[in-house]
Amino acid sequence: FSACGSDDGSSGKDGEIVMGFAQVGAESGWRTANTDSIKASAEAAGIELKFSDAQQKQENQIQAIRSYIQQKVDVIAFSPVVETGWDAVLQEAKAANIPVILTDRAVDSEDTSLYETFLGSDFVLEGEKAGEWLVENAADSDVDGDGDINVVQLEGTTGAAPAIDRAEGFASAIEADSSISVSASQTGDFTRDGGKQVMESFLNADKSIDVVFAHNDDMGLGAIEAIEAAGLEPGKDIKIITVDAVKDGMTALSEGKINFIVECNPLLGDQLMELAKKVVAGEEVPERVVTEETTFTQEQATEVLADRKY
Ligand code: GYE
Repeated sequence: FSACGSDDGSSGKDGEIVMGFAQVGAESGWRTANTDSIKASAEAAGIELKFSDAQQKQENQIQAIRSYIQQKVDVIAFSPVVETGWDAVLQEAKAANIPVILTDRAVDSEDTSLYETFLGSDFVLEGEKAGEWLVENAADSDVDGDGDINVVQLEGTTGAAPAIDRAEGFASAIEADSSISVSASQTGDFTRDGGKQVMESFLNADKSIDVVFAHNDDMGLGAIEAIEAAGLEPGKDIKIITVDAVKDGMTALSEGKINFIVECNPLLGDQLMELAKKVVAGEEVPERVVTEETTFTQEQATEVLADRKY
């Protein structure tokens, strides 16, 4: 279907495209960088941005999307806090002829006509990269030398695409080595505080933790605080693998407190604005746009840290 904002009087001043963006929240360094990128790119592209922060609550995001529909914006973009429960509000957008772009996170709707495209990372692949590093570095990661590599996992927000997919990718990669297993896994909601609290409880319950796999840098940084408070040395007594590669994470990696980071690129703004212009103009866009990402060891983090933008 096509939606043409300029016909129904909904366009911004000087005929600008109006985008309503419903952000997840401000839970992590990644999210802050993502928000900055979207705001800067909208400005550069001459797109008028209506922006809302859902504070990690789905009901707030749904409310924001409904208000964008009411305001007859030209295009709605959002990063769904969880995967499920979007069909009703997306039907409303479709009925109002307002195209929707998913950015960063996916929905699990079977009806793909409810959105134009999905721009974001391959989270399963990110989890696999984390697990593959551990398999390759298994000998070094058996810190207590008992022959078993005991991993604890700090999960992202329950029900969020990156939490589900990173756990899945990691689990499938570590199957390659039967000495590696995840003994405990709990959500830290992608926040530093959440990571710290969950890690404290893991450390109280189990003295033989070799490795932490945290679904983002912020939770890994929280885990570092908990590990240090327990009198242990992060990166040595307990190995840490995270995802994102934001500046604070990369700093900890280069200081030896984190062992490996899988990059997840938050700078989606330019690509999003480009897609929005095409969608509003009724042009074809690919249904999936995957961002390119790499991984970092401690040495690589030290090399690139000074130039890291976020
Ligand atoms: O990894 C995490 C953030 O959806 C990819 O959300 C994003 C994730 C990111 O809070 O730091």
